Amino acid sequence: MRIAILSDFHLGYERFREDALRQAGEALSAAADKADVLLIPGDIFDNREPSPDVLAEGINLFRDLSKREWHARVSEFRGEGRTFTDVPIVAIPGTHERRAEGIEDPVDLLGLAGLLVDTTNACAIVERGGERVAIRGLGGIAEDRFKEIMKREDPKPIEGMFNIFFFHQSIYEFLPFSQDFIKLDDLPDGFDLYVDGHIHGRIESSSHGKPLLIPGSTVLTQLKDGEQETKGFYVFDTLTKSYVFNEIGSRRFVLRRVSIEGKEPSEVTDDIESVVSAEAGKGGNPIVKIELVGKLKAGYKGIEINSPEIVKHNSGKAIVEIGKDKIEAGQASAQGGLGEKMADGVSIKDYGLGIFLEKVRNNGYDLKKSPIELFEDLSVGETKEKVVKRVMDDLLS
Ligand SMILES: [Mn+2]
Repeated sequence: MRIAILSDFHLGYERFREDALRQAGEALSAAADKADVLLIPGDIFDNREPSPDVLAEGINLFRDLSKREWHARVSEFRGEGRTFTDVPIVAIPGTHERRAEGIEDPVDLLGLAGLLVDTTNACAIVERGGERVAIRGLGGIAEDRFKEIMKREDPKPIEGMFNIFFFHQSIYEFLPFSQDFIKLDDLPDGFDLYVDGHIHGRIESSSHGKPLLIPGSTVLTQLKDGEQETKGFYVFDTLTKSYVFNEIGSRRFVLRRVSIEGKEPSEVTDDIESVVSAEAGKGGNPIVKIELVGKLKAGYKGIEINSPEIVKHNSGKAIVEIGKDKIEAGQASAQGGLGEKMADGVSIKDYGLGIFLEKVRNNGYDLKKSPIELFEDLSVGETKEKVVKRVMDDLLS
C-alpha cells in the first residue's frame, strides 16, 4: 500500500492564512492522487479553538477528499473513541489543537463529522486487496508525559500486518533543547515505520532500526534557516519499503545574512535593497528575510535603518523581513541572547518552555500538574485574566 505522509497545515495561521489553505489543499489533493492512505500527524489547524471560518476551510478540504474513489478502506478500529467513516484519511491532533483530556478539539470535530479517522490512542486497520496496514496514533501530548502515557497505552504492533506508529512530539536528537523531549529510543519498539509531525523542517531518520519520517509543515511559519527547503509530503510504499518526497508549490523563502560591519546605515540600506531586488519576483512574491550581522560604524545602533520603508517599498515584489537581533550594538544587542541561543527550527514557544521549566525546577515548586501542561495552559489564546483564573482553579482544587 502507498501511504502519503503530510503534516502541519496550520489552517488559520494568521500571517499566511491563504498560503496555509492553498498549500494544504494542493498537498492533500496530490497525495490522494498518489497514495491509498493519507496519514496526518497533527496541527491541521493553527489553533485549538479555530473560528467558524477556519473550521469551514478544514471541512471543505476534507469533504472533497472523502468523495473521491478510494481503493483502500478502514476495515477495523480499535482503542479509544470510534470512527464514523471508512475512508483511509487517518489523523491525530497536534500541539496547536491540544485541549484538556475529555474536551473536544477541532480534529475530534472532523472525526465526528466522518471526514477523517481520529486515531488518538487508537489503531485504524486499513485494508486493500489482501494487504492490511495497522496505524497506531498518539495525539500530541506534553513532552514530559510521554513515558507515562506510553506505559499506560503500551502500543504494540499487530502480527501479520505492516505496522505504523505516528505521533506529534519534539525529538531530542533533532531539537537538543530540553531533556524532557523524547529520544528516538523512547518510541515503542517493533513497528515498521514511525511518523512524526510538529517539526516544521523535513527529516529522514530511524528508530529501532526502522525508518522515521517527518514531512515538515506545508506552510512557512517560523521563518528559520531550515524552512528554505521546498514544502511537500512523503509517499511510503509498504511493499518496497521505500519512500519518495513530493514537492508542492509553496511560497519561496530565502534567508540572507548581510554584514553591517563598520558600515553607515545608508550603506546597509543599499546592501539590503540589492539583496532584495535580486530575489524579488522570483517565484511570485517570495519572503525575503534579511539578517543583519555585525557591528555598525561607531555611533550607530541599528534603529537608524528604516525597515518599514524598505518593507513598504518592496511590497508586491517581495515580503521583506529585517532581523536586527544579531546587531552587536547598544539596545539591539540585549535581544541578541534569544537569537543566539535559539537553535534553528526551535520555535519561540519551545524556547520559552525551556526557560519556564528551568525556573520551575530551580525554585523547587511542587506542582500537582506537569509543568509542561501548565505552560500549555498559560499559553492558550484567551484573555490573560481567564487563563490565570483557570490555571489557579486547577492548581488549587
Ligand atoms: Mn506545527
